[in-house]
Amino acid sequence: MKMTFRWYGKTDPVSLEYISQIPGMTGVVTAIYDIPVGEVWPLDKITELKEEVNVKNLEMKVIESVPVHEDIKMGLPSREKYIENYKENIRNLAKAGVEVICYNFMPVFDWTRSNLDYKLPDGSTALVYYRDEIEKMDPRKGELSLPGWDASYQKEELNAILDKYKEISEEDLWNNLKYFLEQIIPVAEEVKVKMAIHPDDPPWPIFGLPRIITNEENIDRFLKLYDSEYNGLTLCTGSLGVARDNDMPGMIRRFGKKIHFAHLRNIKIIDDRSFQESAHMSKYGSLDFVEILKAYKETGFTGYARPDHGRMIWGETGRPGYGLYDRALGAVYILGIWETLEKGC
Ligand code: DNO
Ligand code: MN
Repeated sequence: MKMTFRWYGKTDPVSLEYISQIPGMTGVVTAIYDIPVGEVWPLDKITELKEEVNVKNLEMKVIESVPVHEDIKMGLPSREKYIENYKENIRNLAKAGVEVICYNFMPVFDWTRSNLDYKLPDGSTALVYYRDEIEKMDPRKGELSLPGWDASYQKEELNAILDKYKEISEEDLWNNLKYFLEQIIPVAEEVKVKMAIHPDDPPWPIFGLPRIITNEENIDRFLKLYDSEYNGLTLCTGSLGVARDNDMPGMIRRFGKKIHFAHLRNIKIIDDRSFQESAHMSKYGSLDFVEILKAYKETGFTGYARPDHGRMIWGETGRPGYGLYDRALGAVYILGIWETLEKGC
C-alpha cells in the first residue's frame, strides 16, 4: 500500500512541505482546478504541477478527480465533444506518469453533507449527514453551499440541469455510463492508466437525482459494463460504509484486483441515513479498520491509498474535511496497522 494525501494545489492551506513531513507519505493526489469541467487540461500545466510536487520528494501518480461533464452523464449529443476531451486528458496525464484517475458518476452533486462543522463533544468539528436536515434543503432555492460540488453554477443554470435530470432514469444513467466506458477504457488501456470510479457519497439518491454506484450488486454490474483491468474502483469505505448492508471487508475481498485506489475513512452511523464522519480509529466509528486492512492484505493490495477526510482538530481552520492534523493521524494509524499485518503479527 502506498500512502498518499489529497492536495488542492497552491491555494491549499496545507503545504506540500508539511505533507512530505508526515511519516510514510509517498505522494499527493491532486488535480488541475482552474480549468472548467469538460475542457482539456493542457500538458504543460500538468507537467508544471508534477514538477512542483516532485521537488518536495512526493509523487503525483493519482489524479482525483477528472470530473465528468453533466452532458456525458445525461447522454446529450454534446457528450461527444466532452468524451473526446476526456480521452485527451487521459493521454496527457499518462504522459506525465499518472497511473490512476479517480472520477465519479454522480449527477450534479458530488459528496453531500448537511453540516460541515458539526461540533463533537471534544470540541473538534466533523462533516455530518442528517437525513432530516437534507430533506429540508432545496437546491433550487440556491441555498446550498457544499464543498464537494461545482459551485460555479448559477441558480438558473442549476435549475435547468435539475429539470433535464427529471427525464433521466437510473437505467438511462447506467446506459450513459456504459457508453462513456466503451469510449474511454480503450484509451486508458492503450496508455496504461487505471480508471477508478468513486462510489456515490452517500450511496442513495439525493434531491430526487438517481445514484447507481451504491452497493456490491451495482458495483458488480458496473465492472461488467466493460471488463478490463483498466476499468476499476476507488473503494471508499466512508462513502459505501454508511449503508449498513455494505460489508466493507467483504467487498474488498470480492473486488480485490479491481481496486486501484483505496479511500480509507471511518464514519459513525447514527441511524438509517444519518451519519457523522469520525476519527479513523475503529473505536470511534462503525467501521473496523483492522478488518478492512486485513482484507486488503489478503488481496495482496499494492495500490495507492489515502486517508480521505478528517475532522478539524487542534483549532485548525481551512477546507472542511481536508485539514492536515486529523488526516495525518489517520494515515499513520493505518500505516501502523499495515506494518503489523505485513510482519504477520
Ligand atoms: C468523498 C471524497 C470525494 C471524492 C470524489 C471523487 O468521499 O473522496 O470528494 O473525491 O467524489 O470523484
Ligand atoms: Mn472518498
